[in-house]
Amino acid sequence: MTSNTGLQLVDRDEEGVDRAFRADVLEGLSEAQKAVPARWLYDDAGSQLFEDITRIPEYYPTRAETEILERRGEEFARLIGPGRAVVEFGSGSSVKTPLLLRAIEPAAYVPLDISGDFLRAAADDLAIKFPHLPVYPVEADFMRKVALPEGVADMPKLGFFPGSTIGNMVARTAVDLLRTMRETLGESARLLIGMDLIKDQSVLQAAYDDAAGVTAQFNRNLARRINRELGGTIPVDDLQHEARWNDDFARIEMHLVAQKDLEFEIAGRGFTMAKGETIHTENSHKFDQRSSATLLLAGGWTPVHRWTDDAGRFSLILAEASIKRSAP
Ligand code: AVI
Repeated sequence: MTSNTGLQLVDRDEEGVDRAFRADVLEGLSEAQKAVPARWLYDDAGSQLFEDITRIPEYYPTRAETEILERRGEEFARLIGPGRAVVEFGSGSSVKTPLLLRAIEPAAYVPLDISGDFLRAAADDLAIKFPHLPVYPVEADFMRKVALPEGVADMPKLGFFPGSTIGNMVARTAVDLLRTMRETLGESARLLIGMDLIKDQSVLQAAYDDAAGVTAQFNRNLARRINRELGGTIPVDDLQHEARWNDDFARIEMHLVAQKDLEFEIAGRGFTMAKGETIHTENSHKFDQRSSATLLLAGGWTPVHRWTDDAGRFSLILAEASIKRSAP
């Protein structure tokens, strides 16, 4: 797969193994607190399981954010205005993206995604729903500055980053991404970003450990993926899904907990886990008004408006690239 800059997006060895995946797993499982970066949760099976998560009753973020997009269209139109190129970081949701596009009458739509297949499917879907809207899909890693298509060069941009995916990054990575988005979008850009809110722990716990066990499958799929792609022998059934609230960092953490002492191999290397030891697989940070503003400001964005759903569970924040200095 190649990016819009002609660079290889997935670097595979002679046997077709994704080198970055292998390096992250071998390194992460050698740490005192075993951990694997959350991006590896999303192979085809993981992406499908995440789609399933968005429909389970306990997982409120997707419904809460959709509610805001459905109800606040007139306000988006007034505050954002028509004629912008909407640049979506990720290939776009078949539900959320049309709600935004219908509300603000953009001049173009530019979905950015590292997965060409998702990107093309989303772009085709959009082209049917909005036959007069120019759509420019760009296959790219949006964690780095992306060269946008010529066709949108002179248009003011609106970045769209829904879903609270920013919450899956630690603060340093989130700030790097926000700054990179600013470089990609240019000086007069605006950003509409979803950020999930801190709330009652029991609600959070249930959202990340649902009764039907879909999130547990999503989490365990990472171990299955390691076995499949890296020649691993992890006894997946001996790892239990756990969602824990970390109050110091205001985040839900997903872990895989060893149910007994374990020994296994990955890519020819031996690993052990003592009973109760965990592999940390994901962070999902939650925000309040101040912490979300601080993160955005650190990333070069000034919040100008925020919306929440009626139950106050989720926020959608409009920010602008210009920094307003309150002191010289
Ligand atoms: C993609 N991301 C915003 C989801 C979240 O809520 O942090 C991923 C997820 N992990 C478990 N459930 C959902």
